[in-house]
Amino acid sequence: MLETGEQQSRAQRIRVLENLARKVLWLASWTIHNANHLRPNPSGLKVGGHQASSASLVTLMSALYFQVLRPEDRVAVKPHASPVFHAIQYLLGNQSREQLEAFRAFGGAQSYPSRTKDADDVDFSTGSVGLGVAMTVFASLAQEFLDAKNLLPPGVKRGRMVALVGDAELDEGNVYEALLEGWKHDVRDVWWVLDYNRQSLDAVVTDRLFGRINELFATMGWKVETLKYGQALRSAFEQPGGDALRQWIDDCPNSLYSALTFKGGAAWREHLRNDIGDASGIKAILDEHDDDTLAALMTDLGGHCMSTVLDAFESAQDEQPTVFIAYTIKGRGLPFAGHKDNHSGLMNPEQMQALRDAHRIGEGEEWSPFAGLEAPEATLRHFLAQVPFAAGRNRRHNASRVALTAPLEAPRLANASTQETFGRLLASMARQTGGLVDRVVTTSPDVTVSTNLGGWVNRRGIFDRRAQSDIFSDEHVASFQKWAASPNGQHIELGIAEINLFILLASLGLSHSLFGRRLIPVGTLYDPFIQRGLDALNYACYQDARFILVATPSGVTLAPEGGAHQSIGTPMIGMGQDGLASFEPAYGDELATILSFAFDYLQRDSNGADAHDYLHDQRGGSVYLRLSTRGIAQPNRTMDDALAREVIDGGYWIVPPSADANLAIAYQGVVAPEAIEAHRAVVEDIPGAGLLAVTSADRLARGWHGADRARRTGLANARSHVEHLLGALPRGASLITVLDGHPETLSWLGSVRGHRVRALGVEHFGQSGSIDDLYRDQGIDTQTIIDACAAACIDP
Ligand SMILES: Cc1ncc(C[n+]2csc(CCOP(=O)(O)OP(=O)(O)O)c2C)c(N)n1
Ligand SMILES: [Mg+2]
Repeated sequence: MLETGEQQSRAQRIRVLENLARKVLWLASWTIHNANHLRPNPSGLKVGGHQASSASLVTLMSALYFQVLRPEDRVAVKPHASPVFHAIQYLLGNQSREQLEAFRAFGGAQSYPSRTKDADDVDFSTGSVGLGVAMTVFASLAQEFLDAKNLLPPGVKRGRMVALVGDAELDEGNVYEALLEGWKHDVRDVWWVLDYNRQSLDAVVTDRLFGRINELFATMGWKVETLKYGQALRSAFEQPGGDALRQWIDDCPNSLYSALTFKGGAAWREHLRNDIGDASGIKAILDEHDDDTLAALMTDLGGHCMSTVLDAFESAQDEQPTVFIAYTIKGRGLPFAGHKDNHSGLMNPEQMQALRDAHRIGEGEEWSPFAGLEAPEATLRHFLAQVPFAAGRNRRHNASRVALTAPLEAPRLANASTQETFGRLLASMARQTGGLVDRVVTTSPDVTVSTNLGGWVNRRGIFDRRAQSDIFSDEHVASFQKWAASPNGQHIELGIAEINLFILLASLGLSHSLFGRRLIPVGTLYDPFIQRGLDALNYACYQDARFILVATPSGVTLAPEGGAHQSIGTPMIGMGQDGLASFEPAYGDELATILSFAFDYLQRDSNGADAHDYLHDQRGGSVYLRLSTRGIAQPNRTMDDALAREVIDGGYWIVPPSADANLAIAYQGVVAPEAIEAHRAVVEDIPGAGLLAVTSADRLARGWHGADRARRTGLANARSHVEHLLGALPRGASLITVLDGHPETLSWLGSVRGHRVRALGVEHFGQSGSIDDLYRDQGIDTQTIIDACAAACIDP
């Protein structure tokens, strides 16, 4: 049969892609080999890397990057396929040999794709399995949000959000949380390419899984494309005996299939002969193949067949979310293909030599992009130069900053909680027009009303691609909440899944870089449930997404709600989390000051090397506000610039200690009234005692460590804010610290200048009760503070 010109050029394209895929397999394997066997390794610690997991995705990723993807598409790569990603970028001229040679070394290509650490344009970091997968759903939602408001800048096209998913990632619950939320929001243009090698880290997955996967996705409104067999097997199925062969493979347990893949042609032959040797046509098929070609035929799965893969991708052109279930073999093309223990297996030097021979790579040609390939170098170069994905050199965008059109003013209330003030600040912002306010996106996992976002939402509306009226309002049912939804809405309502909240914040918080438009994401949740989504919060910060997290209620101060809702360790999470500046203000004016700072801070990205910027404030970051529902008396004062600076830097003296003081009380957050009352009581007997308000233990500590680093690098006079503050307290004085949270949040203050500390705080799960009951029970009440002061004076 004569081939048409189109068929010829397609066949030619497939040949080129197969050549490139072969090179990707070599480079990924060699990169890992080099890191483990050839680089000096003084510590002797295994370097690692995943040759088998990488091999599994070589064809699929080569097809995507060299042919299917467009510059506007965004990809989350299966973490342990990082070497494949780097190899592809290397062939596209977007990754250096030095970086590959330094794979997993300091400053080199990263073990798992990292958008902040890698040089070759990673879209979404991955590493913690399941999170990158979900990221594509929420990035799609972020794109919808911008597109619905015509906020995608000129020249920035809508893209497809693509995840390359390890099949064991489907064991992570967060994947299903994302699927359900994605379905609710009717997301579009998401592709998940499932690397269905039926192996995880420890084991071969259960045979019964397959049927479930199809149904799961179909239920969520996804299109399911299964790539089970490659072209060679499909042709064999057409021959006499083909039906029996197909039935045999379909019935073959995953474990046996894997074991035979590892053992090779002779083993396949033996099993096929024993099981279906009598079926007509089988003998001929077996006779036509020697052991090597039989092994190649039997492992010709869809995910390794370039033409099958291209067909699947190229025929899925609509916007419906699509999962490609691509059957693959873990370690395909490598000596441990199919072996159940191959996850962290590394080829030994002899195996690598055999691979080198098979790939026809001479000594010194290991990093050559074209050595050993059948296709002429000129053809390959020409092809690579035309790759659509690589046409977009500036895939990483910038966005101009936005600012409030009027300053934030704290409401003047005699008594207020920080949560109430937060709600009022946002509600008053909602009345502004233009500037930053129009870019705020609020979101909450079903606690919008109870975290006091109601006023904001009433004015700014819920986001939905399709306008929906508020039925209760239409039906004249009285309610404070107006929940009409439209493309203009600025609040994204989520179901109760804190992991989704953080991944949505990660997506919205990268909008400037992914989509070229600045958004100001503000997420609210209950403070204790930060822990529910903690890995995703870390994930958002690791990607340097920018957002504000507002957590109420917090601590035992939510009193009647009981122990299940009390947070103890969250202040220390705030301190320990890189990329997140945490604050726990006590008063409304402090909160207004911090929020104004946060709006600016989260847009900063300067690498400016101001040696005195101990807090790395020029670099910016995200912000966590730990707020409370307890109303407390508000100070009557003016927030001048000097006080505002101290509030932002982490603390200020409400009552400075005298030059001969032997005591100070330091508090953080909502226990301010107890600290103030205790101070008032002790100052009669301990004149000159100081009272220190800590607005951010996190920033005080960070500044302290930063100044210490600066001193080590020669800035002898570097002094952090906390050193200035505590410099006012005589060295022999004692410090009583108190907060509604773990006492170690503040106990370190004693190390700054050697003050003896008695640290009060919450160490045990509480129970229901009044604030008085619980503060007394936990030892953060006024009397306990007074007692601690007295004890400190008797036994300093
Ligand atoms: C949250 C999390 N838990 C555990 C790991 C360790 N881990 C890395 S890969 C892996 C198994 C992955 O299997 P699969 O997704 O099927 O990928 P394959 O290696 O088969 O390609 C595990 C458990 C991890 N990276 N993240
Ligand atoms: Mg797997």
